[in-house]
Parts: sequence; structure tokens; C-alpha cells
Amino acid sequence: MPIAPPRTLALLVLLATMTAAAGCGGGDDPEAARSETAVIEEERSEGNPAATGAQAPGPLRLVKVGEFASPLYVTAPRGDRRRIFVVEQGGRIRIVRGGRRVRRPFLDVSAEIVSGGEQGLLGLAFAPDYARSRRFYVNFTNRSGDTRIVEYRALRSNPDVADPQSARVVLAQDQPEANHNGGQLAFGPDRMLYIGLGDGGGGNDQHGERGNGQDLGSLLGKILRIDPRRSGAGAYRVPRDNPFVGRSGARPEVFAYGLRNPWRFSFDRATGDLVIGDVGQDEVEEIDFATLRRARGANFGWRPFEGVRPNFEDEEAPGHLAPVLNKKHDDGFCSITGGYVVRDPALPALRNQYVYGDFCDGRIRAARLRAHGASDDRAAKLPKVGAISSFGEDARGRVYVTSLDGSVYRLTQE
Ligand SMILES: [Ca+2]
Repeated sequence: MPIAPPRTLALLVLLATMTAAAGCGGGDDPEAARSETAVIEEERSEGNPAATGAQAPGPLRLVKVGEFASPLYVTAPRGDRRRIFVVEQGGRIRIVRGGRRVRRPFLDVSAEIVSGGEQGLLGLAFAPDYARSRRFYVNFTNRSGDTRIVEYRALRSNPDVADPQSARVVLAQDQPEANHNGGQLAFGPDRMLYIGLGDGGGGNDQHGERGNGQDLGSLLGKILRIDPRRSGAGAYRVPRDNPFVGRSGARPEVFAYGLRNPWRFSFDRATGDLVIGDVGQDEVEEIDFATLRRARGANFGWRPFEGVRPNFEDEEAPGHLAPVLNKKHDDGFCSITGGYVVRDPALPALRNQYVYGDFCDGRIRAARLRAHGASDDRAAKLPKVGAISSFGEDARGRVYVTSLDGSVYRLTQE
């Protein structure tokens, strides 16, 4: 790895190499996922047990889902209540169905990527119409270390297997350094694909005239918004209502800017609000929060600001939004891992709160987020998890946490 600034996700490299590949469980289940319509009805029928007169919920717990090789994400297609998909940094996506891992990986791109440190298979998102189209998207660093967003389709004949022949590169972005690749992919409530890209790496956003974060002409240091479907000769479409469409010198794909390394971001499944965990440099880790409307075209401040700390005294970040949470390295934080606003009715102790973590701190934290700040920020009453690499949500809104050491847990309260 070339220049690795201290205390970033570069820490992952050590752990990644230490993590042995996990053994395989059996238990393939021939039953396919149920239809989206049936699922939504079922979901509505599940109330909060406390509100429906059931027994008061017990303490929060972590239930182990399984052991994986450097897991760093969990997600599921909309409406698929039976399966979760676990992303392994080395290039495999594993399915867990009904608590059991499906033996064969859903996808294996390990031969096409470079992995370790902040590189590897970093993100996965299923298209909103996945049940019909079987389209999904991955974000990885290819063998040259450059970012690729690639579309695949699951086999029509087997919903547990992706068709390697269906690969189609949607977006390519060169990476000047091995670190700060971003990695998150997520479809927003508007059914558009949002892509997180770091500032290009090195220290102090050193590439470009004034760095990349504040440069609207670069895709680096941004969250992008595209419709990833092919359009004529184009590999994707730029939505006409993107904030910088038509602005001279700006890339029309840009949705929000001024980001250092937005490793994980999410949309609140109830409100559509955008929450970003932007990894800090030497002093401050930050959580950014905005309604989707406010986030459109927003400047999140990097590199002039690291959290609320001025990083370049002579530079400005016009109109930038300050983070709602600033976590200092002096307090044991080193690399923030953005999470989810919990909407799982079976988690009353955390419901409507944002759960997140930090790679070094190791505690699962919770806070209530509002546009101008956060409250009740605290460590949740849960065991510590080493090397928190990500959080995830399944189709029911159940929340997961992944440790780069191998474990994947689901948060429960029973
Ligand atoms: Ca910021």
C-alpha cells in the first residue's frame, strides 16, 4: 500500500490478513424467496410486541449469524424475508437462509479484485425491482486498485447464484491511492443508486489543485446519484434532477460533496433521511445527517474541515453542513463505521435511533439524530464487537453488525 495515513481504515489490512476463511455450513433450501407483495403485508401485520400487549421485551442481545472471511456488509433484496447476503472483502458474497449458510457463494469475484486494507469487494446493492429484474450492483477495487461499479444478474434458474457472464461495468473511477475508496452502494427511496467515493487517498486530500472533496469536477470525495440502467450508448443514466446538472465544470453525477471517505452511509427506511459515516483523518470522526432534500447538493466540508475542526485555515467550504456527531481520536475513536436508523419494531430499546460504531472503539453506539445535532449519544447495552467493519439491514429492517475478524451478528431484544 502506498501512502497510508495513520489511523484510518488502513488498520483493516492487518486484520484482513489474519482472518482465516470460515468453514461452510450446509443446508441448502430449495424454496425460493417469497413474492414482494406477500412480504409487505406480513411486515405490516407485525406490531411492536410491547404495544400489542405481549410480554415486555428483554435486554438487547447479539445473536451470531455465522463466521465469514473478513465480512464487511450485510444486505438483502427488498421483500426477501428469508435470505441475507454477506459481503466478504476478499470477493465473495455468501447467502444465509433460515439461519444457515448456503454452501455455494452467490458471487465470487476474488480473481478480479485486489483485497486487503481498504480495498476489496466493498459494497452491494440490489435493484429495487430485483424480484423481477434480478439486477444487483457491486463496488470493488479491480486488480489495478481502481474502483469499479459492476452490474450482475442472478440466474433465472437459481436465485441463489449470480451469473458471472452477466457482468457489466457501470462506472469506472481511477484511484490515485490504495486508501479512501469509499465503498458503499445503496438505492435511495427515489430508486436511484447512490455511490460513496473517498477523496482519492493519501493525506489531507492531496490530489488535485485544492483536493478532490471540494472539486465538483471530480467524482472523488462525493456521493454520486445515478440510474445504473444502460441508456443507449451510455452505461448508466444521469438523473436530470441531480443538483449539478448543467453547471459548468461540475460532474452531473455528483449528489453531495466535501467527503473524505464515506465508508458507510444509509437511508432511513422510514423517512429517507441520509446518514453518512465519514472517516476522519488524525483527530475527528464524524456522522453527517440530512433529509434527502437537504442532502441534495450538500457540501459536507472536507478538506477545509475535519469534523468541526478547521483543517486548512485559509480554505472555505461554502455553506457546508456540520456533522451531527464528532468523535475524537483522543477518546479512542479512529475510523467511524456508519450504521442505520433502527426501525425494527422488535428492537424497542433502539427504535428510531441511529446505531453506529467505530473500528477501534468497538462498541455499538446509538443516538437520536436531528438536523442540527444528535442527542442521547451513548454506547448501547451490548457486548463489545472487535473491528466493527459495517452494519447492515435485511428486508424486514432487522439490523446486523459485522466484525472484520469474522463474526456477523444480528441485534435482538427478546
Ligand atoms: Ca465533514
